[in-house]
Amino acid sequence: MVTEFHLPKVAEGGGTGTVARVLVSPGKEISSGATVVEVETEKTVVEVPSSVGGVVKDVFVKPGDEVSDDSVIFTVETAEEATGSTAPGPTMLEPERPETAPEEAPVSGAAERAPEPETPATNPQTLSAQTPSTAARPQSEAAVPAGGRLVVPAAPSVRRLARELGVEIKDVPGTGSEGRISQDDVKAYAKSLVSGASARGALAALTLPDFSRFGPIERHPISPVRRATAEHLGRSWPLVPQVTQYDEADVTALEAFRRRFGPSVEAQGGKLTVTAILVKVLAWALGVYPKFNTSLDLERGELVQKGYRHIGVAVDTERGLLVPVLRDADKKSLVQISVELKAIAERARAAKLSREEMEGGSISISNLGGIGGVGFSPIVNAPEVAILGVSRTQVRPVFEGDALARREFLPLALSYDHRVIDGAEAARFLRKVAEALEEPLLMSLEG
Ligand code: CAO
Repeated sequence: MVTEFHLPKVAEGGGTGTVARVLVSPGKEISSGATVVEVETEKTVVEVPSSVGGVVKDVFVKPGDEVSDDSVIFTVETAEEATGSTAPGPTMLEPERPETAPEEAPVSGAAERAPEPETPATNPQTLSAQTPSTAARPQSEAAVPAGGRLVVPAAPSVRRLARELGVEIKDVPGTGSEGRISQDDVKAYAKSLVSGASARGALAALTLPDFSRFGPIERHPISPVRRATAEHLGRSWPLVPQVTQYDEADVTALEAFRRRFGPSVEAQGGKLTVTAILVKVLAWALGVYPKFNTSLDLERGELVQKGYRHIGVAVDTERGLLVPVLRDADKKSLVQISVELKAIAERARAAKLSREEMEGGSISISNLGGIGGVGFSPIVNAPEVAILGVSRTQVRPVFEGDALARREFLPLALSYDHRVIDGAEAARFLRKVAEALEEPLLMSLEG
């Protein structure tokens, strides 16, 4: 015979709820006591067990539907006469599963979320709320669409953990079946936010106005390089408390040296530029102050000291900013560095760099001096702990005794991760760099 299954009271005093999940479908065989539907009330999510067994015939609800006590949920073809009422009527379920329910318990929860905009890969107009990649999107988003709303399956204990960790449950990618979110998922997501692995955390915070209200606008897709830069710097800026230390080096003698030996370096295939010299100087300074060649592993409570000295160099390309890495700069001659820097900058501009060539830097340099400017504060290229910004060399008159002399000064700006490096250390490091630029023999003297 065919019988109807009616929703029992899901909350004290009765009332309405929203269907979070439907666990039955036509043709499915169910037994009495099996959970058939989950209903979200104001307070919690209630798993509703069937009071009857048999083969499901028709299902009348879907996720997102409003239901109330006694709503018909589905009909079932029973093999024998049903032994009790299929409409529990006033029977009160045990709705309030304690939040301390064991993790293995098949409890499910639901929360509504606004529909996510498309990812920028398909719609670049949604920068304000993008997710890092389709693969990283919470599975729950796709799991249970409900009339414009989406429900997120997670047990109350999981939700509680998310609340304790300050994580939005709706943002957590669920790895269980149908996007169910586990405690491990919440922990992994919280960790990814802290370590900066989620661009969402950094980028989703920006809410853009409708710019067309202010005048005509156009929208253009951002390049993958721009996107990677936005995500990387968007994580680095809020996660790394950084300070910039300013200094300058008298590079009068160095400029004379460059003019003198530039042609010979050029004949060997390189370009003896300020940047090439800075690569050499920084590699040396890392040996004097090894702390600037570390990365902070907060999770393990350790400072990772690197035994290599690889220098990242910011290269301005048509596609955006790239930071290729010159490896083992301390072991290379200035000529080798000049040749390599020229080649790597060309490869960057020709979009021929591999991912490996942009990994593993100890510290980075950003030289904007070729363009101009008197100073700027570069952003630390995390997980490195410092970056040197260089602006345009300035020619100034300086008193030497009573006479004025023409001197050239290179403006330097060192941004550093203040969690690792103290201000005094940064000042000493930058002074050392300036001294090496002023007196290059110092590098040989101090080794
Ligand atoms: N002061 C004055 N002139 C400078 C200078 C400085 N600090 N640094 C470079 N120059 C000059 C060079 O001498 C060269 O002049 P000539 O053409 O007369 O020889 C010119 O500027 C261009 O230099 P370059 O690009 O050939 O060589 P470089 O090694 O100095 O720089 C590179 C290489 C890759 C760093 C540079 O091309 C570049 O891309 N800079 C931009 C980096 C950037 O975008 N940083 C921002 C990152 S954060 O947004």
